[in-house]
Amino acid sequence: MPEVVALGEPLVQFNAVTTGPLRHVTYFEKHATGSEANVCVALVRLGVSCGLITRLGLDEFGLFIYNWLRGEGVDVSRIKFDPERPTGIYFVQRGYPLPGVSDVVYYRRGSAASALSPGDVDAEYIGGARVFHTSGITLAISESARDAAFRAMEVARSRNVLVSFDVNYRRKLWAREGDAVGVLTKALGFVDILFLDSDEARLLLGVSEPGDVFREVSARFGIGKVVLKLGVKGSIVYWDGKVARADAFRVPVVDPIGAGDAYAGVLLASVLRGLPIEQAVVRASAAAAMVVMTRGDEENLPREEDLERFLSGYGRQVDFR
Ligand code: KDG
Repeated sequence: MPEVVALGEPLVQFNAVTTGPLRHVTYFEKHATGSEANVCVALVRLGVSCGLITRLGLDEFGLFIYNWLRGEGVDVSRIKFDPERPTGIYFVQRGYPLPGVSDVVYYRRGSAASALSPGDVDAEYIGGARVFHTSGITLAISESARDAAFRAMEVARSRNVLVSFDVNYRRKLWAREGDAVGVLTKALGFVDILFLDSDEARLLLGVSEPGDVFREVSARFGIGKVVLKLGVKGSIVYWDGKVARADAFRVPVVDPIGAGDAYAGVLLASVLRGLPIEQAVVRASAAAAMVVMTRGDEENLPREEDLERFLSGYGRQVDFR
């Protein structure tokens, strides 16, 4: 049984090879992505086993993702193929109008993963893990996927499996902001380890200062492990009464998509391996920086030796600070 089980939609990403508006882009590069799949790959690259519960279309893109995840060592035994529905895809516009910032265009409505339902939630499988991970994206893609995510969180809680949740608010996936606030707030009631950024904190809690965010989530939802991502200002983590911070590593940004998943996956891998939280946040921050240096969300996810080389060599030959 894997140490971590995740639930969510993998997607094929078509990333613009050149920057600028998509209407002028001719070449796209194909990548296996999707938030929870990214977290799984981040974990297995650091030696922590992870299984993904999902559905893929029985099509070329579904096979591509399946083979990629299997090749990376993710447990694919709970992935189902749907011959009726397609695998979700999306396009990435890079560096326009803002340098270093990307935009996404989704083609995922009615995808195979949007048909995820509570029937896909294998309680024994989740019950055998140490951590269950999902995100606000899974809560947004369809009602049945949302039900599956809530069911999986309930199962995890009832079996003493820690629930890790990344708010991952994606405005384009919700009809109304108010719907998102209602559903995401309900989810916080199931969470043990919470990842969110300042905008998401403002949206869900009405506060964004680190001390206020921690106070709110701990008083209202009893969450004791909170990771607040502050973009270029780094991150601050409240972990069972301890506070740890990490600066953001300054690197040339090719595409920032996937940074949050790299952070979450590497932080989880590090704490599951028994590293102190102060070390885990620095490693997570380094992994996020590594991922934004290239197109695609998973290619630059570090193995242990890559992480060590980054941390020991950062700023020595080229100073981006
Ligand atoms: O976190 C990165 C993901 O956002 C990206 O791979 C696409 O999963 C995705 C989504 O739903 O936005």
